[in-house]
Amino acid sequence: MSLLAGKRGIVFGVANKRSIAWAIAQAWHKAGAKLAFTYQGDRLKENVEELAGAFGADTLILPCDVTKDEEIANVFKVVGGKFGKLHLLLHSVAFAPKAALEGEFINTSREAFRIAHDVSAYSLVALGRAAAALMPEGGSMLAMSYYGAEKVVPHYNVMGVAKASLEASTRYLAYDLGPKRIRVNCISAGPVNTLAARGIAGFNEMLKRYEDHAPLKRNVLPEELGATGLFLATDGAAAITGQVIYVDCGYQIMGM
Ligand code: 0WE
Repeated sequence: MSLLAGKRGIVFGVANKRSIAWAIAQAWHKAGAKLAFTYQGDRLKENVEELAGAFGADTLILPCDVTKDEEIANVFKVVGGKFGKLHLLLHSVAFAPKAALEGEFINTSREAFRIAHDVSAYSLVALGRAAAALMPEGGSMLAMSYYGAEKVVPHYNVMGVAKASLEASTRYLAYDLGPKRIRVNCISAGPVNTLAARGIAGFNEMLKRYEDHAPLKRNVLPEELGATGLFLATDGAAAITGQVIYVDCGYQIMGM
């Protein structure tokens, strides 16, 4: 079942094999999509080359710091040259300075606020604009969010505010790009043990909380995020845009 046969996509946010971006990229690849990848910083280059290289020696793998307009321009210039056109974009990128995720939100510095929003929210606008220029046949853009965008999750702090901005940006992009048959959606994932979660105080307690309180009494699996990411990329979701889809074992519906 080649649901994405003939589709070309670009994936931002693979750091290692546990990355949510990698789970979704695998689902897209298995469905027949041809994918390009970007990585942030030399530190992650080898990881991404080893993972994405398994999709073929000719897999496009490019560096991209999403806070640099020139790097974004270069990525889409190269992708445009190699792929011609594009149908899929995955945004699985977030960062806030560690200090901002430790203390109280009220102490967030102007700089930490700026960085969190630049990396985690504005980047979707910049990448979406560049990708849309290569999507004459329409397409599907997907970004990753988290429950802290809508309710207070202690210590998620400025990332929650940035994810709220990402979700609102998704709606405005969906409005702008709808006439071009480009859909834009978010998956709001339950907690997953990735590099981004490493070192976050209380993360294991959070996983336990979902096991106890989510209707499905367990945590979400990366391959389930892949499956929903695939659905949103296919014509099965042709009338879904501007939405935040919760893939969290039902946790978000609970009032207590
Ligand atoms: O979006 C995230 C985490 C994103 C993230 C992670 C880090 C760790 C290292 C952004 N910036 C940084 N900066 C660093 O220096 N999640 C949904 C995972 C997450 O992070 C939390 C959570 C959850 C869940 C932080 C506090 C509380 C809960």
